[in-house]
Amino acid sequence: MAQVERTLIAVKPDGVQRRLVGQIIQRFEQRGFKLVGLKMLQVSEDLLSQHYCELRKKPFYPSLLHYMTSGPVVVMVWEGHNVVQSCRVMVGHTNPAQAQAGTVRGDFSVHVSRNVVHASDSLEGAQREIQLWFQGKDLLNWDCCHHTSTYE
Ligand code: DAT
Ligand code: MG
Repeated sequence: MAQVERTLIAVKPDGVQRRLVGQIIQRFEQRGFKLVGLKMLQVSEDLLSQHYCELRKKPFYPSLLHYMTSGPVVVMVWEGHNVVQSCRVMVGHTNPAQAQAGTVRGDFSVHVSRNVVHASDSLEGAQREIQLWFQGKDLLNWDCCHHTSTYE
């Protein structure tokens, strides 16, 4: 049986500083996704450089690294049907100025350099990022008693 889809969501240092962690978690819970991993940590530059390896040549990369290591982040793995794409939609456009109201970035941020959350952008990206941030033993397989109210 194919494993249910999973994605990596992180509340970035600005989101933690602004005490938005609870509200952000609530959005994914109330949508119907299942939380299977959660931790708070101070990210190392080494982990960040692997996480953002595709952005290494971008002019904003040094300031991105500085911001992302400026304080703790809360990183999570969410599971469910079409969770990668659905969470991208819920998070909104990379640039908050273009993010729709109702999305996390559209409701809580104004500038691309402080856009509150990270969400994996593809199934392959999600698998790579989950392996980078979590050890397999720290992800829980648990049965949600509301399953049949969420899925056929
Ligand atoms: P996303 O986070 O929506 O997947 P991305 O992967 O292109 O976007 O970029 C990763 C992060 O880098 C993004 O959330 C914020 C930062 N970033 C992207 N473009 C930027 C820019 N033009 N100026 C400053 N920071 C930027
Ligand atoms: Mg990205």
